[in-house]
Amino acid sequence: MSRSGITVTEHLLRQQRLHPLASGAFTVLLSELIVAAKIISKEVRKSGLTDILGLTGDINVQGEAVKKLDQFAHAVIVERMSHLGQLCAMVSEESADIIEIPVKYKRGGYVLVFDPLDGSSNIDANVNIGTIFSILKKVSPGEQVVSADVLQPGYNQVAAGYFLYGTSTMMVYTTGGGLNGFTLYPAIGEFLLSHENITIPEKGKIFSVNMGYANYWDENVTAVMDHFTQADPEKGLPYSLRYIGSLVADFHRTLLYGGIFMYPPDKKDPKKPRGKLRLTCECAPLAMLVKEAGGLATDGETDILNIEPEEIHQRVPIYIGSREDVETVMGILKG
Ligand code: P6P
Repeated sequence: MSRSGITVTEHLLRQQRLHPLASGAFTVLLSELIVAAKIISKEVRKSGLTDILGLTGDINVQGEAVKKLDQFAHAVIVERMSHLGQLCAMVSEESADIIEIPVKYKRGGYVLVFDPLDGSSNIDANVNIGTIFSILKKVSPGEQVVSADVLQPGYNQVAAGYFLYGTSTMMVYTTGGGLNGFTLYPAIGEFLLSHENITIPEKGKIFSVNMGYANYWDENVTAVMDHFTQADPEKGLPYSLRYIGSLVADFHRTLLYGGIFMYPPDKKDPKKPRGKLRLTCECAPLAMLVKEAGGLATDGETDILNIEPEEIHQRVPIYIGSREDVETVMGILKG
């Protein structure tokens, strides 16, 4: 099989062989997550054809109307990952509290943090949506799970990635040794290596933000948008604006084409002054990925990977993408 025919399972095993002390627990964990993603992908692909679309009437912890596919994706991951014997706890965007592994199952030394189906507001419009995951090692001694095990800074992540349910289903992940992308080949049900050693361009031509909130930003954030929209061809300005409103899709385009994705703080919702996106299950995993690709991620002051979470659903502003573009933004935000 040519190099491009490498399955993600073979790739995981190669990564494992690079770490002689690796127990294989990690490979088992990621392999099962891949099975969960294939099940979710199958459901997402047919979602336009069944009555699974539409609201369940439930509200998730974020106060957002939950669509059935959200709950389905959450349930598939929780059910499949609970009995593996590799996890001690899980954190899901769809669950208010830490999900402990039932005592009937053997517990392991890893913590899985995930957003089961991000971009769910786009489900009915058939727009790309995705699953984001982050894996941490348990840090406290003994079997008992404590908050310190899940409230770890992003630089402690041992792996991160996402599944993108778009024109094709893709998996992008890192265990710290580079960033690789795999495309699902439905005929054989395998993710095949399609994007080896992804690196993000040093500088892009696209900025991605919801300009509809312009009246809710402070003057420094406004100055950032003025920078990208000014007419100065010698500086390669203005940039193009692309915003899908589905984080995984906007991030994936930024990763491959370069540029910057931003969700700044805004005064639109007094309950969310620090922006909308969650630190542990969205921003920290994407920050690990972009760093592996040579990019940067910041909340405007601090590297996302250095932020110590205070609670599992903490929200942070995020500016993530090409190194030069993020550095330009940080300079403007400093005023
Ligand atoms: P807004 C989708 O609901 C989501 O959580 C992310 O996928 C996306 O980046 C963001 O919210 C869009 O938020 O406020 O621009 O609609």
